[in-house]
Amino acid sequence: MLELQIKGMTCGHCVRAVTRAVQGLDPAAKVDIDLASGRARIETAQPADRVAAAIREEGYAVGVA
Ligand SMILES: [Cu+2]
Repeated sequence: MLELQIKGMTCGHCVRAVTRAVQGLDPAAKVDIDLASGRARIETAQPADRVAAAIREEGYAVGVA
């Protein structure tokens, strides 16, 4: 389970874009994002740095929550 802090999400479209980016890396990933706080809980076997990189490629800033 990864917990990431994502900055720059403003709407449901952003949530879907982040979810797709993570699932592009790991189709089996479970992604739970709270838009208001920017907190993402992600169940995946992928390392945090790869997941963060995929999200950054979508244009969002990522930190470890
Ligand atoms: Cu949006």
